[in-house]
This record gives sequence, C-alpha cells and structure tokens, in this order.
Amino acid sequence: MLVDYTTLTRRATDRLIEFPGRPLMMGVVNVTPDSFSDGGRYLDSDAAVAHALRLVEEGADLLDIGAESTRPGADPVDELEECRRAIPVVAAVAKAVRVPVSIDTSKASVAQAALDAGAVLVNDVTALRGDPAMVQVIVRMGAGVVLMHMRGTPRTMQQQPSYEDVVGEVSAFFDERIRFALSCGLVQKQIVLDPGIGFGKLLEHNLMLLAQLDRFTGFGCPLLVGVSRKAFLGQLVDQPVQERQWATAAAVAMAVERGAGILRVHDVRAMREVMQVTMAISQATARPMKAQHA
Ligand code: HH2
Repeated sequence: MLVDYTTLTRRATDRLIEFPGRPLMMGVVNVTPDSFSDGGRYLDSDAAVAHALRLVEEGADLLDIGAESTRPGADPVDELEECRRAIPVVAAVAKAVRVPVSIDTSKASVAQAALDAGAVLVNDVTALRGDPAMVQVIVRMGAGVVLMHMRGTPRTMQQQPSYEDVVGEVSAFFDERIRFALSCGLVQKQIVLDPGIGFGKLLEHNLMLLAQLDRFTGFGCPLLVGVSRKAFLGQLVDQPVQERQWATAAAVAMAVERGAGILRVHDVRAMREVMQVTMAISQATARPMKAQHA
C-alpha cells in the first residue's frame, strides 16, 4: 500500500516540501572525512556543492547535507568544525537549487545556522534526544524534523543490540517521540519518521523493519528510509560498499512498495528509476483489472 502525501506540506521560512503523489528521493551529501561509503570525497566545500548539484540533475527531490559521520564507532565532531564544514555548503546549495535542503545534525547550533542559511528540514538521528535546545530551534524556525530510531549512540549502537519485538519497540518509540514533539509546540505536519536502518540493529532487525514498514504508516507522518549501501546489504550479498547498488535497489523497491515516503540514497539516478518502476507496478496492481482481450 502506498500513502498519498500529496496534500502534506511542511514549512521553514517560506519554503515547502511537497509530496507529488510518489516518494521523494533524498540525495546524500556528506561533507566528512570518514563517512562509511564516501568519506573524504566531498570534504572540500566546492566538491560538496558540485556533488549536490549533480544529484539534483540526477533527479534528487531533496538534499541531505551532513558534516558528522554516524557510522558505527564514528568519533563525534565539535560544533565549530561541523558548522565550518556544513554551513558554506548549505548556503551555496540552497541558493543554487530549488529543491529543499535538509541538515543532518544532532546539534541545535548547527541546525540553527543551517536553517538560517536556507535549509528547511533537520534530520536529527537522535530524534530530539541529543541536544535539549534542538526542539525549540525547530519550533521557532518552523522547520521539518526527521525523528529517527536509534539504540544508543553511533559509538555504541552496534554492541550487541537486542530486541524482543523490534517493530513494536520502534513503533512505541515513534509514539513517544511524536507526543514529545507535539508537547513542545511542533505540529504533526512537521514530522517525518525513520526506523533508523543500521542504527543499533542486527541484520534480522533491519530485515524485519523493512518487511513490516507499512506498520508505521498509521502515524500519518511520511516515512524516511535509509538503506543505501549499508552494511546489512553487504552481509547479504558479500559485496564491498561501492558494489552494493543492486542490493540497495532491491531494498529501495521493497521500501517503496511498503509505504516509504522519502528514500535517502547516494545513487540518485538509479534509485529514482527503481522507485518509478516500483510505483508503476504498485499502482497498476491497486487498480481493478480491466477485461482482457484474447
Ligand atoms: N543513515 C546515515 C546517516 N544519516 N539519517 C537518517 N534519517 N536515516 C538514515 O538511515 C541515515 C541518516 C548513514 O549514511 P551516510 O550519511 O552515508 O554515512 P555516514 O553517517 O557515515 O556519514
């Protein structure tokens, strides 16, 4: 089943994120030396901006700019350094393209600077639990927010994660985080949910979350899914990170079919085609059969 988010909009300053009746492709721009798949490639601002523009040409509907890796075991980055890396890129990209820009950060000061520089969405992998000042920045700026499920922190999250019922636990987490966000003054239309594939989860947990993704559509918020090139795919197909495009395609197709509203991907052109074909098939099977001619 596919959720139609056509009428949903979320606002930061005067810019809207619109859902045109199909999932959105969010292109990843990592201004980091150590991201798991492309660390160091776009650390230079000009290279990051050029990469962002290329992703838009490839069909990105949104861009997610991040300057601190969240890969398992990653070292934290201080806020000055995170701002130094991210903000010039956010400012240049927001000026150069019409697609909405998201800032991938857990720090309120970085989020504030990025929103001032033209970002409209804050992708907070701590779901407002990391920095107590974050929620008020988002309320004040009218930005969107991604509330992602994560067990522990990037440093610790892959140390023997265990769940009784991973889908139920992520669902309860969304419920609690939405209540918290609303109690702080956010409105539902500002919220995007993300099960946090690979964040404190073993292979079986990631597979179960993807298999039952449609369980989360009942919250009435778009679902963001980030599977691109991740380690669980490498476990299934025994391929290094740069060779996981086919594996990513399969996971993107399944996520689209089960109700994902935003796909966070590195390979925008290819995954956009995967999304288009998956949508066409889903929509065809959802329509009543016409009489067949022999
Ligand atoms: N995955 C990564 C980073 N940020 N944010 C959300 N909301 N959901 C995700 O699944 C997600 C995310 C990891 O990917 P990448 O940015 O390529 O790597 P790194 O964190 O090492 O920079």
